Amino acid sequence: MKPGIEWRQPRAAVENEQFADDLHAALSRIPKAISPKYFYDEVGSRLFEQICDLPEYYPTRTELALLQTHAADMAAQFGERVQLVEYGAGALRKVRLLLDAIPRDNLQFVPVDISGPHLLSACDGLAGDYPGLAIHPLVADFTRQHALPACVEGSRRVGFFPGSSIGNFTPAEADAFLRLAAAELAGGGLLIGIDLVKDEDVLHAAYNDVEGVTAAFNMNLLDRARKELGAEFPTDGFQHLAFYNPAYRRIEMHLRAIRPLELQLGGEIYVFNEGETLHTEHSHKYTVEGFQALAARAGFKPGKVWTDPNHWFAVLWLEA
Ligand code: AVJ
Repeated sequence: MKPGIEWRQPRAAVENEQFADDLHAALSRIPKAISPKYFYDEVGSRLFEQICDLPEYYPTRTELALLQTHAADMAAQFGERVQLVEYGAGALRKVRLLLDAIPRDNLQFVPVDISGPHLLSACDGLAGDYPGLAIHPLVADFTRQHALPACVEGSRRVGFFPGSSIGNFTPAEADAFLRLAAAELAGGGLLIGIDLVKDEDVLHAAYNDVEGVTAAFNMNLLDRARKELGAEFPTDGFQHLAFYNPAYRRIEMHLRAIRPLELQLGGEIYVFNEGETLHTEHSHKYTVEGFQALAARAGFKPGKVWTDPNHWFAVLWLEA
């Protein structure tokens, strides 16, 4: 595949229009709230990779250690021949540990991600390191209906959804995604990483790192609005806010107006009172049993579970 200007240009225009529409809707809502998917332009994707390496951000290294230790056991659940579909593929760092545990001839890899350029460059890197591996990248919003390539005869389709990305969804959205996944993975299964309920201080630190990388990641959403949509607002008017909301068992991230201010977007003026926020993300934390129950309602049969000694993170096998 040669991704040239033919598709990149019109795509960018369509994406901007979607971003503009969604941001207008987000700012009209009470309380103001937008989807975290808009964090992930090229700058945002890079900032997220930096977050993953922060000392306070335990999920990535904890999950990587689980994959490192148990990859063979995980792969043993998949079956002999696999089409491995990674939802929200990002940097393709974690999946390598699984790929290493599956004979390459029996494997087809389908990374799905919304950020086209980022996905394709990650695939280039992967192809270099895994010669002979069949890679079929799919640029798509995996929460919507998408067409996966056909499964090779006799192989099972297995989903991989690491990083506790499912935490971004409300329980209702998680249910909708799991139903969609259960349908397209029928006969196979899903290997999913979830962040577990834990001490609030550990959670708080993970989203309020001392270097301010998470703050920059959050603020990047406003930078995008300015650069891509011509939004106008005082640059020093917003600050990063992240806290644990125990009632919903989730970290909430917001962009908080530190004084009364106005944000102009495409001829509309949106008013922020002092302290008013644009809610940018939630990151739900689960118990293993709670998540298995959610998955079971969506049509999966819970299987093996791998967790770290602190019980901070878990990787679950779910039969579809
Ligand atoms: C990619 C959704 C798993 O919720 O921990 C990290 C995103 N936001 N720091 C998370 C995120 C702030 C991350 N997920």
